[in-house]
Amino acid sequence: MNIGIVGYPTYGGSGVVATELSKGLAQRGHKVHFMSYARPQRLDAFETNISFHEVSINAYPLFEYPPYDLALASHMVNLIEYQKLDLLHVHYAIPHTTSAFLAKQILGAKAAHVPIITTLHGTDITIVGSDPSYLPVVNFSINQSDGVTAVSGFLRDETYMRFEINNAIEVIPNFVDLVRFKRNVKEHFRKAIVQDGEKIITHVSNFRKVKRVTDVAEVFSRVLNAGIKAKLLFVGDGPERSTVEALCRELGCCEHVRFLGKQENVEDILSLSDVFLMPSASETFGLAALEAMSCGVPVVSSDVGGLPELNRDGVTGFVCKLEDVDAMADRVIAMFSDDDLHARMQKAARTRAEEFELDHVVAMYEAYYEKIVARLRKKVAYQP
Ligand code: GMT
Repeated sequence: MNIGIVGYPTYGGSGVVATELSKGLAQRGHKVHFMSYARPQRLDAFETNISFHEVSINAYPLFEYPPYDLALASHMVNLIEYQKLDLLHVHYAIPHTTSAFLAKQILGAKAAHVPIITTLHGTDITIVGSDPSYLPVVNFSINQSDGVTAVSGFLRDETYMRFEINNAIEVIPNFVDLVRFKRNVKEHFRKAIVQDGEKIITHVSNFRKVKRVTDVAEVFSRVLNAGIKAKLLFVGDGPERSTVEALCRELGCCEHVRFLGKQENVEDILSLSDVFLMPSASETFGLAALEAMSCGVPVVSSDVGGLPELNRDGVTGFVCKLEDVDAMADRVIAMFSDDDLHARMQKAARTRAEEFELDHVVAMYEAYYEKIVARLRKKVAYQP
């Protein structure tokens, strides 16, 4: 198939899923056209069967807010027409689904057989999409999609609850490359960070408020105060970075905290880690936690959204009440005080991650595409 994929290029979940899915589909022989305003970090320049199409915006002085959604729609029009796309798969509803709807309207009968498939990821529903300034447009655009998927059962139910949806939403979970994300401890890296016997606690995110990075520092400081020798690694960057740095100074734990910034080979860091912390206020799936689990790292998370679907309490780590940093610290201390428990959880985390194997989930998308393409072609009586 000729597949158009649209996603964000940023250091966040939906962009990673769109990119890794593109690579998986390309490996299965599909031709993928990836559209975004910049090349995603995980998309190499030379990928067989993938072309990257940069959507550039004309920054005319009149535009305080250049209309990216319109530039994207124009790009979609060109690709549907000249690359003969069989389908358009957009990741994150805002504004991608709306641009896709507009592109199809522009092309009329020429694109009637090309389905729009929207994958809902998270904040496009739970935070941004539910904001009154976007809600009617998001609701309309989702209903105009020919196929809709959500990355967890939680997100599907939440979408039905917050919007008036007249479409079936299929749950296709996020996935992980088990070969890339496997435990492979590079001793020289570990030695550069910790001394013998010290533990490593890791957090990876885009440091938005919703990630509650300050809770990570609070948990870590309690673990240190319990007499456990450990280092905390913060991977990623974003708006809360300076707030959490200030908090670490206040808590007096700065010398044990390393801010590593955005990292390409995050699997090297996860491989060294003994526990992964995800205290988020909202998390529809928790892809970063899945990647950690795949590297055999138990997760201590909050109990929001799709996290309890992924992280099994008492098995692959612990699930604690949102904001309960004391409970989170107690669970980390419990794990670090019991080698058998920690080893069991490390193994269980990897076993759980194996249920989200990349190829298996890419095949689910492929089957879904075939179903939606066939259904639309029949509906519009398309003759190739
Ligand atoms: O919040 C992020 O880290 C990015 C965000 C997004 O929408 O791009 O991630 C969401 O999608 C990811 C991939 O499907 C999920 O794993 C994250 O749980 C979800 N984030 C939130 O719900 C806050």
